Amino acid sequence: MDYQFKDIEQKWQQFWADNGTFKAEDKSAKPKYYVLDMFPYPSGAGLHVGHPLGYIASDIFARYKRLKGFNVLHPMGYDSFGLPAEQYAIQTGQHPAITTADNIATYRRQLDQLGFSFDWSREVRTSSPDYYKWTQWIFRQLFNSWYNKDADKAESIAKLVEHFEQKGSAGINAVSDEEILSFTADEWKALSNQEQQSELLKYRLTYLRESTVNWCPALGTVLANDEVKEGFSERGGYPVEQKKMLQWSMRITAYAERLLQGLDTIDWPEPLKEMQRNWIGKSTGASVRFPLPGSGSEVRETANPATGNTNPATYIEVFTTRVDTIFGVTFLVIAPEHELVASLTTPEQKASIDAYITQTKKKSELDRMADAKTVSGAFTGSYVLNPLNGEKIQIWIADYVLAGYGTGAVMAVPSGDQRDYLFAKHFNLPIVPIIDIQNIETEADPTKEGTYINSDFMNGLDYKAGTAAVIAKLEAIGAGKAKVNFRMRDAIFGRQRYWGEPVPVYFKDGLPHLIEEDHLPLLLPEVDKYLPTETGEPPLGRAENWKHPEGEYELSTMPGWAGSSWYWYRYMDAQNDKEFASKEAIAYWKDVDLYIGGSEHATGHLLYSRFWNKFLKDIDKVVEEEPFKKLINQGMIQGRSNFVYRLIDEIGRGTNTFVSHGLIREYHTSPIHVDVNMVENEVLNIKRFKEWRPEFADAEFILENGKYICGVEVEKMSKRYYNVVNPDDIAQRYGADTLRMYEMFLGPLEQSKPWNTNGIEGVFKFLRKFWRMFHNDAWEFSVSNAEPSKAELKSLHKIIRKVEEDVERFSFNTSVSSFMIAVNELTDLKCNNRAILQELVIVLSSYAPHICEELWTLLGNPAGTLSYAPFPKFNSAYLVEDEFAYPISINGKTKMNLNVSLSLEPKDIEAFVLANTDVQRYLDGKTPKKVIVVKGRIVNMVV
Ligand code: ANZ
Repeated sequence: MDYQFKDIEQKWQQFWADNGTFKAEDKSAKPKYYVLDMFPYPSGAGLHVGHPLGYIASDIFARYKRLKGFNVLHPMGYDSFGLPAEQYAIQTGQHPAITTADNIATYRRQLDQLGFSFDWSREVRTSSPDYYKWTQWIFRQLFNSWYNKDADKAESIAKLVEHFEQKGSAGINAVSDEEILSFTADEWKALSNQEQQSELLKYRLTYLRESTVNWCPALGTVLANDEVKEGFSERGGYPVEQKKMLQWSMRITAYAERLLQGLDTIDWPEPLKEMQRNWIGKSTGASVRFPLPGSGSEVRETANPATGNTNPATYIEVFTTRVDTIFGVTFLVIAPEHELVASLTTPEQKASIDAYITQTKKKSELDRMADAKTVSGAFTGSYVLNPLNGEKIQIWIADYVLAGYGTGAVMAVPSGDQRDYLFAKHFNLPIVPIIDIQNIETEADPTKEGTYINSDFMNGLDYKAGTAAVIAKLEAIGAGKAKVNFRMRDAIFGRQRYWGEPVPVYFKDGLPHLIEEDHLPLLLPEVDKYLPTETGEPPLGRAENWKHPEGEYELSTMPGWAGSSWYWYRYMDAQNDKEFASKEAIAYWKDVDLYIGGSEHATGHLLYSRFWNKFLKDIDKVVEEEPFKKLINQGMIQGRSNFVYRLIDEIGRGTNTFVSHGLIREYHTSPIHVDVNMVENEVLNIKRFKEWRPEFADAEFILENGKYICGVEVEKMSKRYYNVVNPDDIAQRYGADTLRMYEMFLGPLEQSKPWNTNGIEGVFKFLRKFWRMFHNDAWEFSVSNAEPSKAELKSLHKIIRKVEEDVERFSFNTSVSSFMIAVNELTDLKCNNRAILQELVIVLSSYAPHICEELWTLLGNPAGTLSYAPFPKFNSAYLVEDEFAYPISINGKTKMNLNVSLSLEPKDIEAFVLANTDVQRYLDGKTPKKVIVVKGRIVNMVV
């Protein structure tokens, strides 16, 4: 029978499903291997050919690892909470759970049709209650934990309370809010429960905080920084403004250093690690306190009712990475939001300060950082003193200083920093040079050259010595100390939306309390509309009879990243209703060996997942510090758009005539996207074009060689450009095996590349040729049991080695062309040898599993699957060359190469060469005077 891919693929997909072929074993003597794909958000549009690229690669790898004797875990699921389903619900009233279930059904059908070897018994959906119960459970653990800096790990709040009860706050080195109380054990015990709880909230790893957020009124929610692009929401493009709100936050900053260090231990693409490093943004520098005059230059605590210190502020603290430049400080700049702005502003300056603050409110943090050129600011009217030389310097506000970074205040050094320099020039502030060769315009780098001047005890020292000296001095007088700062902020953990996990919290007397563990999951309640309430509360505020016996439920839901920050553990033990995964399952599967997904998750998902993983490790629930050992970002598949060219008439109106691409230079035309599905090899299917839209029904065409040729451009694959290629269509037409191999054939996995259906025929023909090798001319299955020839064995072992090498280094495209070469070679050799073909079937099976399963059965193997057959062992002996192409020279000049068996001795080689007709032609009838044969090297004749 000819290659009937439809029947074959259906048959095997059914077989795999019926037999649970890819069910991973939880107990196994085999080594484990965990291959994970970033699970999809099931959107309404379904999959296009770009989506499966990573899934195909990971599937090839998973299948290959099974053949290599591993117990492979290769699961799939859905990240099914999220905004699009909710937006759709708002527009149509359709419950997001229904839309989501429909979309999942489509995804599942599409995935099944591509022959993936997923263990579907472990499917997870983040929106299903038996899943989000555990997301809520993790939230509970975070709420019940704090970060002990001395132990460098999270510990239980109970342990902290115990310490407070015994020793008070002394000896606690925690990552906490800024303003914490200091108290003795007795003072702690004297606090009311209410007071104790509000103090503990300052330590918890998830806590409530008033923060400036990206508020998107149109979406009715807060967005993360990476969901905002140039002041607009990434999804939908709605305007975003800055707003203060009480929000759940995650103390990810506690893990900043570990998140940074961990990067050195994992095999991830370097650019991705670099993005995480930048996001974490570690700066090593110093904090310095500049005393306010009149408060005395000795340093006291700022006003703090908790410690009984009611003094007004006595200093401004700055964070600097260049403390060595302190003698060049000529003014201080604080953020317009700095808490001291109001008290520092003198009556004369009030109007200009107020005006400046109003202006700042209009800018987002990103704008403020990006805008380095325009200088703006306002003088407060107040001064501070330089702690080292007592000089009086002005305090300004300017929006280039960000409230949320460092201390929200900078010491400005116009002779050291470009921004400060421009500021000083603009406002006519002093500039004091501090490096002998330093000149801001020539950009001399004092960290590399020069010594200090105008700098008191630092004069004559270089950068290293100067920095050390100044830090020592500041520490000695209590005016500063070395400090490490991170750019990373705590992560906001709430959204004012419906379709997400309810936060398992209720409020009583203004304080949050956890829902008890045995009451989880806290189910998402039904609401009449998916919109905020009239009073501006989140949609959950609409739920009727939804009330905790003791108080009011939290109305915000968790952000999109909650469910995806731990899902790989759920796959290890997806049905467990006692734990998020059993200890045994986690001890066995440990971590993900290979993770494949898009680079757009570089700083969101991949940072949050690492954070939760480290936390779960701290509380002894998981065993590995890093969850994803190796990670690969697959490239994007771009669309190939096709265009027709509408003829424009003399007065600039579009006509209904279309000019073929080769002729457009001769006419005035304007391009229009056409659906790529009605174009084949750039030739437009005119009939389908006319049917496409009523206005084209009587379109006319100016053709070239009788055809309408379309223009082509590479763009993002998107409905809008009519360049979306649906894998369903391809699978219908050519089959999944062809599609899988073709997607790999397009180019290196990590690279972005345009989709081009034109080349797919070649891959289809290859598979048909492969099929043909097992059949005679009448298309009857027929293989021989003869001993394989040397040449056949050589072809086979070349491909065994190549595939092994390629797959191990994730170079999937190069194997495809090698398969083609191997099949061509073997076809030329008329190979239909069982011994060869059987092995070849296994080698190809991870790429084209259906056809290989079918042939495996036809070859007479016991009923079942080849998925666990042993991958053929490469034998280098078959690759040893038994012939050598001798260069044949006449009088020292090489004339040709001649293949001669390496087993021949010089005398026989000479005879063989002289008998060759081509050699005789070169000799032109002459008999050589002398023939020199160097075995395995050369044959030279002297005539
Ligand atoms: C004095 C100085 C002199 C500085 C000099 C730089 C060069 P990174 O590496 O980003 O940590 N800075 C501190 N807090 C700031 C804030 N909230 N908003 C804007 N800028 C802030 O850089 C730290 C440096 O950025 C600090 O060192 C401070 O300026 C500024 F020749 O202090 B520097």
